[in-house]
Parts: sequence; C-alpha cells; structure tokens
Amino acid sequence: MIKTIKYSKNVDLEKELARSQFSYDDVNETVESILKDVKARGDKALIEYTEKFDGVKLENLEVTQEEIQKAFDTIDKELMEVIQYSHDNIKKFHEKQVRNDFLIRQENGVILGQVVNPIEKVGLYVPGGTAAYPSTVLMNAVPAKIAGCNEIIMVTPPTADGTILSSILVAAKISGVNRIFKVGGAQSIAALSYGTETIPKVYKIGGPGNIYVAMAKKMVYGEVSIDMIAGPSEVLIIADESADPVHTAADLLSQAEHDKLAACILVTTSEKLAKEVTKELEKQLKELPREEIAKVSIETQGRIVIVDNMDDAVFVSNYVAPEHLELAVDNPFELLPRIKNAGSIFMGHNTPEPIGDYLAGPNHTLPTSGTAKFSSPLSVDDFVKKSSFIYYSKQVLEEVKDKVIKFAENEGLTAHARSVSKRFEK
Ligand code: HSO
Ligand code: ZN
Repeated sequence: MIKTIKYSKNVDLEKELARSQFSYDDVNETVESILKDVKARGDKALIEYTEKFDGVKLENLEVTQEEIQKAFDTIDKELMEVIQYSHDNIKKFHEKQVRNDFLIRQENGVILGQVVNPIEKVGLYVPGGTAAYPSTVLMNAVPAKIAGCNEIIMVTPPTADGTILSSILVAAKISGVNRIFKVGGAQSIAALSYGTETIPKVYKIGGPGNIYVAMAKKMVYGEVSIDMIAGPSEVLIIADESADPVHTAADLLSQAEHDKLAACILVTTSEKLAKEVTKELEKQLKELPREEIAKVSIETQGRIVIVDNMDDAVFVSNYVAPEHLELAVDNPFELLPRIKNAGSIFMGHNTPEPIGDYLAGPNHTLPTSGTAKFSSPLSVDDFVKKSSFIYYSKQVLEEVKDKVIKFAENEGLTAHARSVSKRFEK
C-alpha cells in the first residue's frame, strides 16, 4: 500500500520524502576497465563486448541503408504515422527555442555581438531491451537537428540476432540522425568519446541509459560534454477534490511502471481523494503487465501527502522540484505562476503526463531528483554554443587605453598593458 502522511510545518520533508538514488559504486571498476580497453583497442574491443553483453558477433557495427529501408518496409504503418505526428509536434515546439545572434552598435563605433553555433558532432545513446523507446530518439535527435548539428551519431545495443528495432531506426531516420551503430553499454560511450576506426569521436553525448552507461558518461565528462545524469523518474500530482481518483491513480502508475525507484507523489487537500486513490492504486496495479516494477515503486517510493490548503501543496511541490508535475485542479493557470521548480507541468484534468512523454511537443528529457531547482528540460540550447565578438576602432581604443593599462598594472600583468600601449608608441 502507498504510504500517506499529513503535512504540517513540523513535518520533516527531507526525511519523509527522501529519494532513493541509483548506486554507482558497484560498477565503477568495470566501467573504468571498459573505457580503457576501448580507448586502446577500438573496434576490436567493441566487437568483443557486443558478443559478451549482447550475445551477437557482428562483422559490421554500422547499420546499413538496406537495414533502414527494411525497417520502413516492415514497421506497423499506424505506428509510423504516430512517430511522424509526434516528430512534427516536437519539431514545432523546439523551433521556438532557437536563439538569434545579436549585435550591438555603439555610437562611438564599437560593435559587440554574440553568435550561436551548433555543436558540430553529437552522440545519442538509445538503450536496448525493454527501454528501447522511439519517443526518446525523437526527443534527443530533433533538438540536435534544429540546432544545426551536422553529425548526429546514434549508438544502441543490438538484439541477439544482430538487429535494431524498426521503430528505433524509423524514429532515428525521421528525425535526421546521420549514422547509427550497433553498440551499447559503457563501450559505446567510450567509442563516442575517443573515437574508433569506424565510430567518430563526438563533442557531446546525450540520451538515457542504464547504470553502466550513466557511470561511463560521468567518467568521460571533461573529455566530452554530456547532457545530464538522469536519476529515477518521478511525478508529483497536486490535486483538490475536483480530481478523479481513477485518473489520479492511473497517472501515478504511469511513472511507477518505469522503475522500481521511480517516485510517485500525490499532494492533495482532499482526504476523500487520498483514500480513494489508495484503493484504486491497489486495484489498477493488478491490471498492469509491469505490476512487479510499479508495485515496488508505489510501496517504497510512493507517497500521498495530505495538506490543509493549496499554499501548502505548492510549497511541498516546490520543495520536491518534481520532474513531472500534474496540476489536477479546475483552474491550473491560477496555480502556474506559483510553481517555481518543476521539469514539465501538466495542466488540468485532461493532460495526463504521457501526453508529454509521447507527442505534445515539449521535451520528455527532464531534470530529475530535485535538479529542477537549477536545471531545465533538454532543449535546442543543449546542442549549441555561443561565441562573442568585439570590434574597436583605433580612436576608441585610444579613449580606453589608460583604463586598460590601469587594470593590467593592478593585476601585475605588464604584457597585457603593453599590448595596448605599444599601439600608441610613436
Ligand atoms: N516518462 C519518461 C519518458 C518516457 N515515457 C519515454 C515513455 N517513454 C521520462 O520522463
Ligand atoms: Zn514515461
């Protein structure tokens, strides 16, 4: 059963809502040795690890044109249309995020500006097995494409017969991925970081993965950039008496089925709703194919928090800073300005969280584990970098000359001072 607590100012939220985290310690050494090995032996190591971990000996790591064509020929046509529909919505939303260059012309002739350039080469990890989600391919590749990245390299572990799911290949192709390689795990992160004979080195690696992939991303950070290290998924629902208990329970379970460590929290002003949702969770859990995962999540990480009023509900939610926040109230727009920390906000009774997971348009790669206090959903910004520029005329340089020299002398940097003064020596 889900645990219920009554919130008051004396409740220690840090204790009551403590989040479990993935434990990386056990995989540390394994990942380190895989990284070193791939760095030293390249493709040969990749082929060996793929045989060992994925059970298939590959001759060729790269997915061919024929394989992509076959994916398009064999994919369920309705699914393909859904992928295309989702792609188009994600594209439209992310196009709004594109940043413009800017230029400032000062009256004295100085010109200042900022130009935005794509990160030229990016890598995208896509998990295999039951977590091979075409939606995640779209959510990562579309913003990279819009940013203008010209080499989007995808890696994903093959199944035991050496293939990749059609849905993954189709999503990759539709969203503009340039090359796809059949390699997963820490070894694929190594390949993208150092480059091998066939896999190009990239500048930034994104995408979710298991604990080995996450550890590998942590370890290569610095050599390359990474998107984030995602913790277990979470949803927090703020609901009043207007919320439907059946829908509320279903929404909590939609996150619970992701992971045993996923945290699903209901914060409500209604004791009646709390009781009904508790019962409904038990009922609906039994109907789920992933009951085992969802049950552990609900029972160990799940919480119902009963609050006296909406102010307290908002306080608890801002404290948790959830990855997904549902506002299950009649007028969600009234609450919105008070929400300070949340990855993505689902407004009202008819916007369940999976709408955002799959097709509304905003990204589903979101800050987890309370990191919404200081970070944002994945966006086009994650695939660009900026350069600033400065133009001075001789005349303006002369006007500021003494100021620069003063600063430089104060910092004991004579050569800095001279780079200016030399220009005015007769
Ligand atoms: N809710 C997940 C994303 C996802 N759901 C993919 C279904 N497929 C993390 O935000
Ligand atoms: Zn989901």
